[in-house]
Amino acid sequence: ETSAAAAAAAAAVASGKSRSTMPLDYFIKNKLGVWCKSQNDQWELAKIKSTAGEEATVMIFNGNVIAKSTGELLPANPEILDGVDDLVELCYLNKPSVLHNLRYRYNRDVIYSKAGPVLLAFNPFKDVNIYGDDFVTAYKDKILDHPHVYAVADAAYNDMMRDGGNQSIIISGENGSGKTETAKYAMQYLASVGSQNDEMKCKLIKSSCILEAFGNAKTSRNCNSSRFGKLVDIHYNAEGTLTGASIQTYLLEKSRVSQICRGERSYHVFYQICAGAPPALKDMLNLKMSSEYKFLNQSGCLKINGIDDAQNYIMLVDAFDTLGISSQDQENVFQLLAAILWLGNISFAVTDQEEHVELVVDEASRSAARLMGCKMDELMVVLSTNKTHNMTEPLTLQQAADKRDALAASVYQSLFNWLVEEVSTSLKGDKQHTQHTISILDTCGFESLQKNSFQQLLINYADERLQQHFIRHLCKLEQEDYELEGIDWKKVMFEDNQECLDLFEKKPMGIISLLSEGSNSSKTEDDTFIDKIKRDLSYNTCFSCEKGAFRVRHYAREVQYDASGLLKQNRDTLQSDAIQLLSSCKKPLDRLSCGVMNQVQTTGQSVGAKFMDRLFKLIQQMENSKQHFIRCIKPNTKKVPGIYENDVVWEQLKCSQVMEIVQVSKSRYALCFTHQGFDSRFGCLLSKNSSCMDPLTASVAILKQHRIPTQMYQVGFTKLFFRGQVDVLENMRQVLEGTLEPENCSLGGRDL
Ligand code: AOV
Ligand code: MG
Repeated sequence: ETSAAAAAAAAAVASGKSRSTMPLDYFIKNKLGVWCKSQNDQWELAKIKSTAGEEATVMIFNGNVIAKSTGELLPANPEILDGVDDLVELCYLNKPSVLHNLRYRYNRDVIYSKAGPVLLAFNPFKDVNIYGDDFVTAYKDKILDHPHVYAVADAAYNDMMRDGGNQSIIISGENGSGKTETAKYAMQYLASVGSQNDEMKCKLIKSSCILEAFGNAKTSRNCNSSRFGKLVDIHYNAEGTLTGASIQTYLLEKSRVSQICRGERSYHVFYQICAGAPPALKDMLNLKMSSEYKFLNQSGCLKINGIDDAQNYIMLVDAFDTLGISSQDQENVFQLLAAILWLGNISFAVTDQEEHVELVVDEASRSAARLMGCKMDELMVVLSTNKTHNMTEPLTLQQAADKRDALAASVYQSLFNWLVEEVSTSLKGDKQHTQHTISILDTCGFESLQKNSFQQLLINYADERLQQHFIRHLCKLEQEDYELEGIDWKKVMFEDNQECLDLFEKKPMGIISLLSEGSNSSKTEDDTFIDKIKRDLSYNTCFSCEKGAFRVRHYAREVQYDASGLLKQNRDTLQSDAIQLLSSCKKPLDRLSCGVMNQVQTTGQSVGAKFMDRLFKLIQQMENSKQHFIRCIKPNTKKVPGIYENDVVWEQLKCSQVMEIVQVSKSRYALCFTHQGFDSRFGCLLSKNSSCMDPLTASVAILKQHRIPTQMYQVGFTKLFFRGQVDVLENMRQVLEGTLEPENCSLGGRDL
């Protein structure tokens, strides 16, 4: 009985109809399951015993019999559909059914599922044995074809080889949901599948280790949180062989160098060198334990459970070696890292009534100056005074500390940029023969912390932009096409986040523009800025103001941002005397100081405005490629395996509009031809000569002659949309072509 019902339901799906109302009699007669809400507000599986008017008597799974209003029941899918690969296969698409299906899989360690064209990737928070060379081969040879990040990468690779166009894999999801891990597995697949060149493959895979050491850190949400966004372009030649790669990074959180919240850490690399550098190097750098450095010990967290920093230092050096970064350069990098740590330990002594300070000459300041390769007195002057128009003013304690921190952050940022450049150069490979590219995008996830500032504002803005891109592709464009073509289509409604994007992007009345304007004028202070945005942005319903802060209603959640310090971080200028100091430094900085100069000199544009431009370019690049989407999902907020929290999962499915995407896919016309295209491909199947017909008439004539069922297609003004059955025509066409060539005539049993 159950499978008969499943078959009936599956037929309903195939014909594009999903039942909106539940036929209660049918459910009772066939003993089908329903979902009903229990007292603790969870959906439970039940069976209807009887109904009387609006009231139903249902038996819950545990045997209890309760009365429920029929309106509160939702149809459950037949058991045979438990744990289907693709949510599109469910007969009944409702919240409890979707949550049940994903939970069913998750409990069996099946972490990947499809929601139509999107791959859903659940974070297992443990090792699941589904990766590695054997699995790569199995997906490549199509021995396995269940949903998997390898299958997505494989589809991208095959599409590239077949259609010749560039591809992109766009990975999104909340903080700690598994984007970076997923990106690494995609990269591993793409490096293996087209590789005849083990050296390049190895370099590519080890490049992640370097980027993570310098760009990832422990936060309250994720022990290996990416504090920058990255786009990796993997290059192939015409034969599909890996030729090289390039890397672009976005928005490193440089404030983390000097400031970390309780329980968090700075960038991994600092702890790695403190724990793992060999004694000779430690001596040379006067390197102490991590607990000795203020930049590191301020948060009360130096270690991560299960992470061996010393071991990771060895891995880092190995990755440096593999990528061909010379030992001299490595030493310079470590020297700068030590310099940054010592800068953080520099202290100041108050010298007068007005709290003006002088730098204390001690181990910290001496080590910092030595490691940076500058003179001690120069460092003293720069950190305790400000030079403007040949006037030298002494600094207060706060000003001096800020300047010291800005200098340290700036050195780190240049070091990071330099490294990314080096890694990219090493991966450049055979650029000449590069024909196609597959790009993998891995960003910082949406963040809502207790205190949110500039970094969160930009991360969440980028996430909002990508969300629009995601929805536009999966819900909007396709439906617009159906509407334009005038075909019969029941529109799936979805949430649009344009209003929130306007809040950020509008010129001149958007957050990014107003921030730039404020940063350019030396008169604007934090409180005048908040007054201004309160006035200028109140038109937008996603915006509201608080004292010293403002709130933005993002697609994911409402976030409150602290207004203090926004302008300063958006300006991101290093004072000219500090720049001068860096450029006068001897060794290890000579190449890096150019980086600092560039970085500062090009800031005619503010950080926010520059970021928006780069984000637009990024989206453009995506638009010009075939896109593959992966949505990572966090099954619980505790970061532990085996726990699936309905509410946590549902929140994420809801924001990413997975139900809407599945609905569009359920009734999607998977194939589409223009009438011309269809006619020129299948015109040969017409018994009459089609050359005197217009393309639309010819299309319809072909379909009618071959009796393609009408529910399988729709005829639009200029295009023809198909659900399936094109393969029937395609086979006939190939057979027909075959008959023209005698040696291919062996195909029997055809019915033309
Ligand atoms: P994110 O990139 O989405 O966070 P990560 O990829 O860093 O998230 O994943 C967080 C942690 O979850 C990892 O360090 C692993 O411990 C675990 N994890 C994720 N995916 C897998 C997997 N497929 N198999 C095993 N463990 C996994 V952020 O960068 O914070 O937005 O900023
Ligand atoms: Mg990450």
